[in-house]
Amino acid sequence: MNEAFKPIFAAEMARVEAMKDGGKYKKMWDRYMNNKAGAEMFKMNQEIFKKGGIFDKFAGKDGLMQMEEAKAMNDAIRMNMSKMMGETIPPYAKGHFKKIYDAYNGLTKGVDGFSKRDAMTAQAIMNQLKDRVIKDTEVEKFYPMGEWIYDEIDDLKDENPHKKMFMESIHKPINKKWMEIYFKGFDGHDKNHDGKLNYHEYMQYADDLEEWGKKTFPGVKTPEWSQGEKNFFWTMVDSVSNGSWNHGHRKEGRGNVTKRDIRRLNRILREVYKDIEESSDSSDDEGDKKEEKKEVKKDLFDEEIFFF
Ligand SMILES: [Ca+2]
Ligand SMILES: [Ca+2]
Ligand SMILES: [Ca+2]
Repeated sequence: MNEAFKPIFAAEMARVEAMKDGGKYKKMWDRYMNNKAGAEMFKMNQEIFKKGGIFDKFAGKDGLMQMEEAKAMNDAIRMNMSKMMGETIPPYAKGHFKKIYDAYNGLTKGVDGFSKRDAMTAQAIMNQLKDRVIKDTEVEKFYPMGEWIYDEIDDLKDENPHKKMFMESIHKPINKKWMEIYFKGFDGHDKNHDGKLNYHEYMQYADDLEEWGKKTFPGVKTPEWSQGEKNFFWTMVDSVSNGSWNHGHRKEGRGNVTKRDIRRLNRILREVYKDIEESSDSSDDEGDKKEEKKEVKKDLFDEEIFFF
């Protein structure tokens, strides 16, 4: 993943979020974010990238887009869309366009300007980032589960090593070594080697992890989940793949869990846990709770954590 694009994507999201609700551009962005704009994006890209299309016109003879050309193209597209949508699409904040240009231009080193291929690569990176962003609906959906787990662990004594590890993992970047070990166990339980855990594979892994924990840390109290609760967790983990980020692959995602799903769930729960801590710090008033949930402040490209 090209790091230079993360702040650009985040700024783009903020730019659109600041626009008026109900506007056409904002609605289009929502469709894009929820993977429902495939056809219109395809059409727009055709206009831009076809031979003799918008890109070629603005890039000039060298086929490369320099800063001034890129700015002219962006202005033209924005004017055109404003006219089509009947609303003013605001320009980028001062200095921001240069940042976008630099990221595009940096894709092929040592060349002044970006090519059509660079522009398509940039778009692919932005699409990846779009799918990586945790949606508000996901945070809301997994909030009760996160609260449940958090409370169980919070009830343990402060010096309990399991609790310590859990709490630490919320505030620190993911421990890559633990993640590796976890995914090694994942592979070991993927008995039919399809890269996913089905119900039986997943449940076996959950049981084995529990056993391993008891053996490795004898006498340490950990939350004990009943069979029904474990089934509930499975249902939730399995459903991560139903998110709109996975639109078009939903059927393949049913009845199994991939490493990508696990990473995503970890990132969702990290946002939930952080919000639980922040709301308990700021207010004890139960009446405010519902209100606060809606305003979970997400860290767009946050790291994973352990959720169990
Ligand atoms: Ca040029
Ligand atoms: Ca499997
Ligand atoms: Ca699934």
